[in-house]
Amino acid sequence: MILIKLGGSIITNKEKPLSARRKTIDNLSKSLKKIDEPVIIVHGGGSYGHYWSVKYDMHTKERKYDLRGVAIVKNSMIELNKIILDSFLKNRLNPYCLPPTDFMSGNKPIAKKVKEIQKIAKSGLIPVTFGDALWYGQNKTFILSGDKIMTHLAKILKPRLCLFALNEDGLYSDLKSKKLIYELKGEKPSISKNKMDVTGGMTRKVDEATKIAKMGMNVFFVNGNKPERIVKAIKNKKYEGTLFRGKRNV
Ligand code: IP8
Repeated sequence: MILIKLGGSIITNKEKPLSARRKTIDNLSKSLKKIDEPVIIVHGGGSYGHYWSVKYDMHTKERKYDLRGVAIVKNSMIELNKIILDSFLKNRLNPYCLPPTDFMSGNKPIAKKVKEIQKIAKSGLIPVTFGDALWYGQNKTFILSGDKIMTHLAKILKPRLCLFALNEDGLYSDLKSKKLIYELKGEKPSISKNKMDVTGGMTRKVDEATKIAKMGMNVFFVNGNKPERIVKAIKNKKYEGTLFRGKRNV
């Protein structure tokens, strides 16, 4: 089984509020059609969820945020999710929409529910979940990042591979020359911070990828604008991107 995160910067135009990159999403759907292994999809918030989270000053910390913000962030994620689901359907995939409230209780995953997601994926349906604003308890809410969901799912389901589709070729050792890091064997690269992203952007991704690799699984960062790279990585052909080699494979 494969876990795939479609980053917010690949499925939306982060420069423009509430704009989905529909052509890119369609291309990603077409590539997913070529994968003959159970997959689970997680997607990010991009210029939908993050746009509103910034406006309402909402973060990953559990707090009493503006309720209007909670409602609007959730609504925007449903809107983006619907665009993804429609693209999957149009491209003859069978998505199964799973908001994170279906398998999260507060900030903890419900193991029994997560295991059910695997069964759904093995049936041929494609579970699709996403980062969201979530109820924590005691009138507090928080933003759950799709990257964090990847770690929760990986920990319980132990997929063969976790893949993050980005708007970049992978991680660069030098931002100016865009020199790609092909492989990391446990070491954690340093990343510059991005203020636009309430869940931590690339820093969060690297943190979660490192955690997943430490649990033993391989994690790939690939360019989602070149979806054939996703298919190649999954089919164990030549990979182009950054591989966080899982501890069990080092
Ligand atoms: O883009 C966060 O998900 P991410 C979603 O995966 C929201 O960090 C609601 C901002």
